[in-house]
Amino acid sequence: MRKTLRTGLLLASAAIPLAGLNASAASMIDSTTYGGHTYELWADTGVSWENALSAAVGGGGYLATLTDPAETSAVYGDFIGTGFFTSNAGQAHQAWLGGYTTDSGFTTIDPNAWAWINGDAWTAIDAGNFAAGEPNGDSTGLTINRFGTSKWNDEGGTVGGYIVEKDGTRVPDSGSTLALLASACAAMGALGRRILK
Ligand SMILES: [Ca+2]
Ligand SMILES: [Ca+2]
Repeated sequence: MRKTLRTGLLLASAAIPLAGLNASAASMIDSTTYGGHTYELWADTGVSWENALSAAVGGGGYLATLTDPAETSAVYGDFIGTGFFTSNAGQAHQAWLGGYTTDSGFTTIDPNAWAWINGDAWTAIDAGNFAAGEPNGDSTGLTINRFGTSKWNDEGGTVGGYIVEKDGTRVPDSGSTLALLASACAAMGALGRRILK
């Protein structure tokens, strides 16, 4: 575990400044609020899950954790008017969320072998929101808008954007920020091991 975190920290320390430098490639399409949180839809052609995570954390948020149906429908419903979420099933119209597979082989078709980046529980409701035929084992991270709906897809390549969630307007205390960074780094460490395989 210590090695995983250290690998992740090295990756994160390199990736976050790079995400800042590459910020011009991404553009915010829209933002909305729900339950005191702010959500931003970013377009970024051909973005990987790990680069989207770096950009989200570097911008003071995290990849969105849509942990209940009301949150999912509110955020997706507000963003669908932007035209980003067309019924086209292609990856260009999907957005990364803060879910990642816990399968070390990154090939699982088990909808329960997933976790949220902020440590929120992955529930039966989350596992039940995959689109028909998903997850099909091509996983790195979780996307939304499979088949033009608010259903999940597991995706291992790149997609057209990502959703950032921010916890209200207060300045985050250092404890919660460090916990989130540790969680993000652990996930990135796992991805680093995949890349090195
Ligand atoms: Ca959330
Ligand atoms: Ca898939």
